[in-house]
Amino acid sequence: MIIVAGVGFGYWYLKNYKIKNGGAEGPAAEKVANGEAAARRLEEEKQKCETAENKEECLDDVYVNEALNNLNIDLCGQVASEITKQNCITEIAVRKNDEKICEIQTSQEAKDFCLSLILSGKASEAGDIEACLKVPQESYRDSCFYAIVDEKASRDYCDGLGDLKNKCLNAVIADEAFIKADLSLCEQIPDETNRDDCLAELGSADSDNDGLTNADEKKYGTDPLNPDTDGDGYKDGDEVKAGYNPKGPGKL
Ligand SMILES: [Ca+2]
Ligand SMILES: [Ca+2]
Ligand SMILES: [Ca+2]
Repeated sequence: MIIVAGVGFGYWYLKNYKIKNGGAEGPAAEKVANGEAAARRLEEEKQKCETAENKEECLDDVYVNEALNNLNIDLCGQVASEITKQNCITEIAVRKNDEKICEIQTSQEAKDFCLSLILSGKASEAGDIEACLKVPQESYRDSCFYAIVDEKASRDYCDGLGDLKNKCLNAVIADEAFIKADLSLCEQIPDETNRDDCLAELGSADSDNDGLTNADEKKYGTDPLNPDTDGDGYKDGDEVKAGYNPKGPGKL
């Protein structure tokens, strides 16, 4: 009996010692202690809402704050307002950069938005254009795609993209055209709509701010990136308006 009791006591002592020791130093126990402090704080904050004008809103704020402070998704689940709850979940998913968290969204729209934020961020960071295409929402999918194309901007890069080659070229050639203020480059854009957009936007812009649009510079043969093509001190646009030749001496 005595021996058995001794063994029993030894086991009990060891177990409690370990727990106590862990409570003071171990990471798991530290988590428990933090959890207890968080739970206490949560109760205190909730108490304050008892006298609030809009108790439900006040409680929602408390849950969201605590959820974000502790990156605790369960607390988002306590939020009464559906929109606030969705935002709470998305915010935690983004902060943890974890698309799996988005799966708990109950509406498809909220889930897609959540996934779009995280997947587009990861894809752009990795420079992975195929991953961009898996982003559910179109605006995020496109900005992901174009961010990578912008960064890699070259026709050679587009050539290696298979089905995406033309989508890529549309953006890369338009960029080139705007940088050089060169309307003939717009003509090389594969997609007709993009081509027309480039011609219209670039044509009506005045890249060197000399009073002549790029389309007019093309017409007069002046330099669209030099405000004074013939270097006589008068701007291309001023010369044309006054009837002078912007490319040399004399009248037009
Ligand atoms: Ca101009
Ligand atoms: Ca000019
Ligand atoms: Ca001039």
